[in-house]
Amino acid sequence: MMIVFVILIYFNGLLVSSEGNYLPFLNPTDYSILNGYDDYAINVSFPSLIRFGSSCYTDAWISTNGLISLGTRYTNHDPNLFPISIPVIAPYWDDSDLTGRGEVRYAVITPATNLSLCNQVNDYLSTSTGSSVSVEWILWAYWYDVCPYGNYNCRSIESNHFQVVLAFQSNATYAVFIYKYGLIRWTRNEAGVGINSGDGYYINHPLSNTDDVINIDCNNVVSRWNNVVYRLDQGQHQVIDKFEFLSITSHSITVSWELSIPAISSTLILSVTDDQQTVNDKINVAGYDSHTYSYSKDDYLCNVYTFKLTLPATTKGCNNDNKLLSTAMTPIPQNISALYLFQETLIIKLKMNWCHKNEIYIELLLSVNKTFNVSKSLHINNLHQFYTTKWNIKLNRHSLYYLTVTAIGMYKTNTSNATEISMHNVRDIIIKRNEDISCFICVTEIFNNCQVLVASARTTLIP
Ligand SMILES: *[C@@H]1O[C@H](CO)[C@@H](O)[C@H](O)[C@H]1NC(C)=O
Ligand SMILES: *[C@@H]1O[C@H](CO)[C@@H](O)[C@H](O)[C@H]1NC(C)=O
Ligand SMILES: *[C@@H]1O[C@H](CO)[C@@H](O)[C@H](O)[C@H]1NC(C)=O
Ligand SMILES: *[C@@H]1O[C@H](CO)[C@@H](O)[C@H](O)[C@H]1NC(C)=O
Ligand SMILES: *[C@@H]1O[C@H](CO)[C@@H](O)[C@H](O)[C@H]1NC(C)=O
Ligand SMILES: *[C@@H]1O[C@H](CO)[C@@H](O)[C@H](O)[C@H]1NC(C)=O
Ligand SMILES: *[C@@H]1O[C@H](CO)[C@@H](O)[C@H](O)[C@H]1NC(C)=O
Ligand SMILES: CC(=O)N[C@H]1CO[C@H](CO)[C@@H](O)[C@@H]1O
Repeated sequence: MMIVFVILIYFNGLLVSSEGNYLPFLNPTDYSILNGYDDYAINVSFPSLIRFGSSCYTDAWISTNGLISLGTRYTNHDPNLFPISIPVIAPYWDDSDLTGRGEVRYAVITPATNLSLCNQVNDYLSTSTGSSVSVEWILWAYWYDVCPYGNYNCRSIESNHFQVVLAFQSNATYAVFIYKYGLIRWTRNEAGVGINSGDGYYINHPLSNTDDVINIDCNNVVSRWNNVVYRLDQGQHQVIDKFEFLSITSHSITVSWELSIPAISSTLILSVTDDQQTVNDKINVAGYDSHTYSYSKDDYLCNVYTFKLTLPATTKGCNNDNKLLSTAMTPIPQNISALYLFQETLIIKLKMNWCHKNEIYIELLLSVNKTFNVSKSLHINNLHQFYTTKWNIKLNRHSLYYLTVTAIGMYKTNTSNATEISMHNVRDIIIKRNEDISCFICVTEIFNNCQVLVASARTTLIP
């Protein structure tokens, strides 16, 4: 009777498979070849995005030096202990040289192109991980007959052979390193073995960056195959948990944010967009310890701003993990003035904060038997900054209102014609700038304090 031991040793995302379950070299018939180069890498597009650490990638670069980098070409021949800033999957990162002999074979394989090969990977991974694996595609790479730099024909030594399989399924992605006993025979720079996401998730194999790394093919005395399996879509994912407005005043807007992993000093991009003119302030908020940012603009009152806080571009496309928070905002009319007739005349001075060279329309909202009507628009053109607009409303004995609008500015003064309003209650003043807006600061002689009005806000004229 044969006893098969299945022992899984988990440590920090690393799965070491047991004697009875192993993945030998895969030998698909269709593949591409990279040869004849030193310190070179060639790119391959993935059939779908894969997540590695907290970022997602669309492509890989297969290097002659025994590693695959994601998203970035990386041909370094000096294996560094992880972490490093480049996302790499390193079955045997060392200084190879393919100018004399040897090659890297690689292929993207799907169940449609080679079902039996995919099933072999599925069986191996399902047993190793203890949860059902059914790959959607794999990237296979085989460093075949590779020699070290400085001895590119392997004179007096023997060459190395090893493979890697990146196995993608939507809810889990694995890297499987495959070594055959006796086929790792040299290390030049103490090869690096492991994975490194470049954003905080990394595992150095215990033999990595030591002289003993040449024994990486010796772990399994029974099957004579050694596999090392890493799950790639692990590690902490930086997410923007919260993004909100702390305060909005007439001089500044303050926003604050919270990150899921505050300890990681992620670069975040805060962009502030003005819907009228596209002012796009991009700032790196990494240095903002208090996680708040105040945006100040003299003319902000007349604008609608959109604040967006985003994680760096590399996280884009990571399904739900790249949280893009966006809030559109209109300056809030915190104080809507209630204006009353003073005896028979009301004079309101409005200090226009003129931001855009658009026409200003002033209308009165009339209420007739609870039905609203809007008076004919009064146009005030050519207003410049800080106009004072004077409103004279006279009540005659027949309850008729006469309205004159006088705009007294630094450069020009203009007076609209009088509008007679009969049988209507004047309820509100509406200021329009083109179709949207508007905002201005008013100073009433009655209340003698400055108040903010916005187009959509309505000011009660008649109590
Ligand atoms: C699939 O892969 C196996 C090796 O695992 C190989 O023998 C077979 O020829 C391949 N089939 C195709 C259609 O490429
Ligand atoms: C490889 O990269 C080059 C330049 O970045 C790009 O034009 C090409 O489409 C890529 N090829 C693949 C297979 O992704
Ligand atoms: C992935 O999904 C499959 C099928 O739904 C499931 O059996 C398996 O346990 C999942 N794997 C992980 C790591 O969540
Ligand atoms: C308002 O309603 C009253 C009674 O319902 C009516 O007599 C009056 O004519 C109405 N006014 C207007 C302007 O429609
Ligand atoms: C609205 O006002 C206009 C004149 O400004 C008038 O012609 C119209 O009849 C009014 N409509 C209503 C419903 O009162
Ligand atoms: C004054 O306003 C009227 C419309 O109300 C406009 O036609 C005229 O051009 C304005 N004059 C100046 C000097 O802005
Ligand atoms: C307002 O217009 C009327 C005619 O519609 C005119 O008789 C009157 O003089 C004008 N008033 C002013 C102040 O321009
Ligand atoms: C509702 C509101 O925001 N009211 C504000 C009006 O202005 C005074 C003084 O400027 C503020 O204290 C109020 O909070």
